[in-house]
Formats: sequence, C-alpha cells, structure tokens
Amino acid sequence: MTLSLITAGESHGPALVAVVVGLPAGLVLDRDAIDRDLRRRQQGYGRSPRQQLETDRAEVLSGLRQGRTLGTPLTLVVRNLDHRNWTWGMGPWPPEGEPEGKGTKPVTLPRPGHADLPGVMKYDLPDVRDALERASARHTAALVAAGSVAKALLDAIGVTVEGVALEVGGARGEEAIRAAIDTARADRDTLGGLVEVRARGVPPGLGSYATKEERLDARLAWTLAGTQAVKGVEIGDGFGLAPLRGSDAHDELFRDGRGFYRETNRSGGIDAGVTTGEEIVVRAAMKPLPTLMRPLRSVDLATLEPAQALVERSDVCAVEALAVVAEAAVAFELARAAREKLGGDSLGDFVAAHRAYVARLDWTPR
Ligand code: EPS
Repeated sequence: MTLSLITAGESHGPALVAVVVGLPAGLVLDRDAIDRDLRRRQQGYGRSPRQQLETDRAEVLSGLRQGRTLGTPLTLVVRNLDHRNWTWGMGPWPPEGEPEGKGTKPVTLPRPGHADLPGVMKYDLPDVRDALERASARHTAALVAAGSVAKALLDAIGVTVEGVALEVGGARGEEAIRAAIDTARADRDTLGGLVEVRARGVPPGLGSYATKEERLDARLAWTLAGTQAVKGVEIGDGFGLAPLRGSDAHDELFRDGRGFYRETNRSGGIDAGVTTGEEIVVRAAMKPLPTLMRPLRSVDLATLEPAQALVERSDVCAVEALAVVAEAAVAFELARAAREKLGGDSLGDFVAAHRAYVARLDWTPR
C-alpha cells in the first residue's frame, strides 16, 4: 500500500487539480484545516498582487463522503479566480470572438532562470506562455491541498509537521526580513532564502536502506528539489557535516526507561535512509525569483535580437510561501512512507498497525 499524488493545472487556466490515491477509508478531513493551509501559503511579506485576486479554497470532487474518505481516489480542486481575466487567452478550446483580457499576445522574451527558454525549446512551443503557465509556482496550491490531507493522516499516528522561513536574502528575524524585502522591491529586484521543516513523532523505521528509491533522505530531497525555485536541500546538519571529524558528526546512542534515544540530532532524524525516531529536520534553499521588474538581458524569440526579459506581475519574495509548500511536501512523503510501512484499508487498521509496531520497538516519542 502506498500513497500517490498527481497534479494538473496551469497558473491562469480554470483550476489546479490534485488526485491523491491510497488513502485509507474513514479518515475525517476538515475543510477549514485545508483552506487554512491554502491561506497560509498565500500570505507572507513580499507576495504578488495576484494574491489579492485569489482566495484559494479546496473543492472535493471524489473520494470523500460526508467528510470521511472512502478509500478511493480523492480529487481536490483549487480554482484560479484570476482565470476570468484570461478566458480568451487561457481557455482550453480555440477562442471565439475578438481577443480580450490577458494572454492574447504571444510572449517572446524568455526570463533567465525561468522555464521559458528551455520549455519552448523542449516542447517546440510557439509561445513562451505555453511553458511558463505550468512551470509557475501557482501550482504549489494543489500541492499544499494534498499536503494538508497527508497531515490529517499523519495526525492519526501522532506525527506533526511544521515548516518555517529561516532566512530571506541573508536576513534573519521578522523586522530584518521585511526591511530586506522592502529594499529589494524598491530596487525592483527579488529575493530567495532558506526554509526549514521539522517533523515530530515519526517512529524509527520509515524508509529503507535497501534501495535508493526507498531511502527517506533521498525522497525528501527529491520532493523538495522538485519544488519551484529550490536549488539546494539539506538533511540534518547536511553541508555542515562535511568539514567535521567522525567523532563530532554522529549522534551517539543512549537508552533509558523510555527506550533508545540520541542526545544530538545531526543526522536530521535519518540514518542510512531510515528514520531514527528523532525529529526529522530538513532545509531547502530557494533562489531569488526569476521575474524581475528590472529585467535581465535576454533574446527576443521573434527577432532573435538582444532584448530585455519579460516583465510581469510577480512576487518580490515567496520564501514564507515555500515554508508552507515544503511542509506539505515533507508531510506527503512521510505519509507515503507510513502507508508503505503500516498499510491498512481503513484508518482503524492503519492506526492499529502503528500501535502494534511501536509497541514492538524499544522507543517512545520524546
Ligand atoms: C508566479 C508568478 C505570479 C505569482 C504566482 C507564481 O503569478 P502572476 O503572474 O499571475 O501574478 O503570483 O504565484 C501564484 C499565483 C500563487 O498562488 O502562488 C510564477 O511565475 O511562478
């Protein structure tokens, strides 16, 4: 038994969709909790005016009856309210009538750092918009909705997951971060940063060293590096371990009346791709967003002459949003690993398998 996720949708198309397969039957979902996570993702200092146009909410089209999962594919839909301004340019069918609204003219000025040029080259697209619409981080709304469902499943076995923004443009602390964003906005520039996700209550034994595909550290790196604008991932002390000696780099083992534990957690709760029972700690580095109000040098695809990149409404900084997205991504991957370890067609079976497994371990969550 595993959990899988497929998402679809363009940034200014009608909607974003997430289909989650492999949930047990009988999991109670809280509509407000999902919408709260969607709202958290939309917030954060430095976001685009687009966020004033959107009020993200999850609609459910399948897999749920009267608030309880049926054990069948769960379809979540987040509508793009901005689509009403793009019906001619971004409708799924050939448009009728005179061009109106946004997206009516082809985009020919690829932004360095965005999917624009590689996407057009790969798919032989006539319009940069055909690439940027799916590459857009708007897509992360669907991932957050799915992650919220994963968190509900993890909650049933006492696991919590939380993401925070640690750093923006090298600044730490709310005031310094706001000041850095204000300065970047005034300079018509953008900022990246660092986020951290911690998961508590994860039992030892999720993931496996048996194959690369099963290693939980590899899976967390995959899901985070697969998120828009992420260029680096660190598990535990990560890159900080490289200059240390072995005697300073590992977490020594202890045992007391509550079972095995470690006093340090440099491994970030994962040894050899398997959870240790300590807190899971992962960080992701986000590059500054590639849509600049003061554009970088590019080439006009219509004339093949030097030009300046596309200037579009965009965020100055989306690091706080990434913290919520990374939280969702880690939650989904942990839920997937938990489904693989514990199985169960009903929530009761899943929870009972967890209880029996933990009872067999010499371990208590701390
Ligand atoms: C994004 C560009 C902006 C952001 C968008 C991500 O979109 P627009 O050009 O429509 O203003 O607002 O993020 C969201 C809409 C969102 O909900 O996160 C991009 O190019 O990735």
